[in-house]
Amino acid sequence: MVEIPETHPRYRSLRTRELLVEGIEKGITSKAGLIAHGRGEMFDYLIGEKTIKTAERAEKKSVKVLYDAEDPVISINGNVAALVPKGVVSLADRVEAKLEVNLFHRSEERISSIEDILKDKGAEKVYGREADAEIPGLDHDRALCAEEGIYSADVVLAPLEDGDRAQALKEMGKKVITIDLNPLSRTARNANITIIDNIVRAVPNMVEYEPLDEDFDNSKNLSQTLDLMCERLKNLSKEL
Ligand code: PTJ
Repeated sequence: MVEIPETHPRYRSLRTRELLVEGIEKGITSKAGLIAHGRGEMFDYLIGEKTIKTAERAEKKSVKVLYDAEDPVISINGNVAALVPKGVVSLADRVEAKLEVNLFHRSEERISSIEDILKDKGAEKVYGREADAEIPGLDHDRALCAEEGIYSADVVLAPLEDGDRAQALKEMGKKVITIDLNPLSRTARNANITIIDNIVRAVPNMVEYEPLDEDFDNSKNLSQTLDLMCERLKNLSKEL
């Protein structure tokens, strides 16, 4: 990994990129994961690269929903495993959730590498290697899942998704929580709770935050997020 000096003005962002490059070298992250991250970075600029209040609310509500769930599962892909492996293990411990590897670019080697890194960070059991069930209505590898994991979960935290799985999981009667910097993505619009925040901030927040015991309207929260992005752009434009 390239050493980034801590004094560099974009230290955090560049270090995050390096984690993904390292993820590719270790066989954890897919090459498409780099492109996905670039798209995320662009939206992160629009929120000022910090946790905005609508994200904080969604994170707190997600902690509550995960706590109250009977059988919650956190779905792990190659970007999540490279960026926050320790964080997702801590979150799973906190809310008593299962961890399941579920990949768009699925290969046995990548599943094993991700399972190893999660176990190295303290996970006892990781689902996903054995795909003995299928999410109905999906005709790509993300349909493959564990019967005792995502298939039978009541709440699924599925960060950095690629589109139609959130809808398919909802059609199975599950609550879906996502972390996605793009408020316009199909996943962001389909989830029950959408956290518009960088996963490198969102997951550590969720390990710490107290659960929010109030009503939560995801559409309203998303629309307020778009308003905050617009406001920020207008303010920046005035500064020029
Ligand atoms: O590891 P695999 O094979 O399962 O593949 C994972 C990726 C992420 C490559 C795959 O799911 C994919 O192609 O995803 P998309 O369609 O690019 O969607 C990913 C979403 O995550 C986009 O809306 C991005 O804006 C968002 N995103 C990217 N990086 C971050 C992020 N959201 C939060 N934090 C990030 N760091």
